[in-house]
Amino acid sequence: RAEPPPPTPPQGEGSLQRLPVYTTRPDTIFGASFVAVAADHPIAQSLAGDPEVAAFIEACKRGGTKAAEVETAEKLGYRTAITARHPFTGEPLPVFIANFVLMEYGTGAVMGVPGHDQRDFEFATKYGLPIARVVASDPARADEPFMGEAEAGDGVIVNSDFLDGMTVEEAKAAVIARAEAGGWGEGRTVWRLRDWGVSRQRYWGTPIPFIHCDACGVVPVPKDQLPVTLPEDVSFEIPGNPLERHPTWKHVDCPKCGKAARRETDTLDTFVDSSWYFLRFASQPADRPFDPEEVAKWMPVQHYIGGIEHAILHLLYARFWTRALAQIGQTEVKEPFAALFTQGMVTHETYSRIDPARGVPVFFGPEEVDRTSEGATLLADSAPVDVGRVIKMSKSKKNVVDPDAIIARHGADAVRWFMLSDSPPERDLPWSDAGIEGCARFVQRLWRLFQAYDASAEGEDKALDRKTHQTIAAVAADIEALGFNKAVARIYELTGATEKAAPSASRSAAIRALVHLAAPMMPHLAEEAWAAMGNTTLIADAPWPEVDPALLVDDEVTIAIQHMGKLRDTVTAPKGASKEDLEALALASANLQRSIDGAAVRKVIVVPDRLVNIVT
Ligand code: ANZ
Ligand code: ZN
Repeated sequence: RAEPPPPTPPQGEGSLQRLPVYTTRPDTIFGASFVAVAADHPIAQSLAGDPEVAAFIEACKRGGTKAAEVETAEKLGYRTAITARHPFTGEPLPVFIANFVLMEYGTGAVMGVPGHDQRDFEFATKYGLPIARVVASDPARADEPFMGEAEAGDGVIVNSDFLDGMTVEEAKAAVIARAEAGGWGEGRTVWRLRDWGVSRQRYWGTPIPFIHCDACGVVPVPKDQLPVTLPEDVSFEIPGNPLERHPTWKHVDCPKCGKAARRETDTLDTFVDSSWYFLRFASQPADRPFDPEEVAKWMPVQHYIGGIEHAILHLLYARFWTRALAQIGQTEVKEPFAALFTQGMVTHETYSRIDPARGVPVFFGPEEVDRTSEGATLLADSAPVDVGRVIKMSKSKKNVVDPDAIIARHGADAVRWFMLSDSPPERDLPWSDAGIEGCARFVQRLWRLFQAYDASAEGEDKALDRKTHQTIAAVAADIEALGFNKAVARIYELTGATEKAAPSASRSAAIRALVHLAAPMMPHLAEEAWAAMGNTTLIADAPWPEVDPALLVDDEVTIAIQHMGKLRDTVTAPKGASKEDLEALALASANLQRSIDGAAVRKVIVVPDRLVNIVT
């Protein structure tokens, strides 16, 4: 973005002046073939002495200057006698006055890049201006023709001198750097905030506490009459806003002059409420929306979890609202959410048939079809149905599985375990009956293992102890990082190791640990096992098992044995073994001795805990 245009018009032929343009695509600068300014740009105004120019400016204004009007209007331009010098090539570019350039946006002047901007493409086609390609899908396609429209997509920069071969983002940075170094432009973040219309014509919403008086105008409802409550005797039979039609609710006296006046019948957009509910969750005084001190203590929300649809509208509004509250001194909190986590969707393939009468697809639910590896048939008539892509479950596509039926069959623990185990929570979860069945079997397997718990078992199994403590620590870290599928995988591993181990105090400890580890994800099973172990309180209230840091480190390491730098064998050795011990271990290796083949050992290089290299 460059500075707004200078107020002084050009001083006639031959004079030099800067003409700053605003662009979001500086990477395409070598594709610029013209410059266009708004009808009310100083340059256009300076030429308005010419009746032809004046007439064109008038025509532009008649067409409307609002963004929406300009968007749809036919692109019109007037070619002035002025040319602009390209900052890199020095080439003269014709300067047009154009109806699609808005004075209020950017600098009121644009560089026209027909190859990569659709408006510019239409304009260049109409006025016979060059259309150059400066972005291509790959460098070999640098000279590919355009297919009747601009290409706004990503790619690699071509036909652009020092930018050739760069990505779009690299080229943007490179052009900005040159412009800044040369003092003729700068990179800047431009916000494009628009007004937010907060009123809605509907009953369900927070009333807007204003009264319209013919004499006094818009009058706020006095504080002692707040909150304004909605009438409950409303009818939804007729379309439209029931508040507007309610016989009495809107008729009130003006709080200022006492004459008959009307309540505002619009209510607030629900996004208004979701913009500050988290402050109210943190603090609920009876007389105010929230208490700033309490809010300061609880906020910000450490981890906000929601679907991706939250990320644009709701979060933007909520952040805006919080900042506005901070600015008027209502809270110290400026950012409401410290982190956002957007979870994936549960997905399933779709089953449909085209309705021959209406020509539109009719969808069937998974329980209505018989799905085999070849395809799917409808249970009702045994005729085939089309199997569609795996997409987000939705009522309209009927690709939904009924959780109640599955829970009734396999139990809530198995269902929850499946949902957590399959993929990281930020990814979509393709629903699978086979997956659920596998999880139901695992619930049974754990239950059997829990039955083997023996509080009086004796004896130590160091390797199992280590595995148990490492798993406790790792599962805790995984849960903190929302890596539930990783935690699940570790629980599977510890289960396997515990099943294989012989009875011992260590094995009993591993089983007890597994009950703890399973508890957050399979609470029913865990509580049952916990009670069977003789506990009288809930495992949900029990502290997370402590880990012994000494058991977290492996006390055995794998040592690589090399001959002349080539790997010949690996052995395990106690961690921290001395150089002498490692050397002796290495020389005892049959594989190494075969490689040495009787040659004299000239040097032994030992890297503790890592490798031994024998030089002959
Ligand atoms: C060159 C270019 C090449 C552009 C290209 C786009 C694509 P947004 O993203 O909406 O902010 N522009 C700049 N000022 C304008 C104005 N006052 N009236 C009309 N259009 C204007 O749009 C920014 C782009 O809109 C800018 O980037 C500019 O065209 C145009 F392949 O510059 B561009
Ligand atoms: Zn009044």
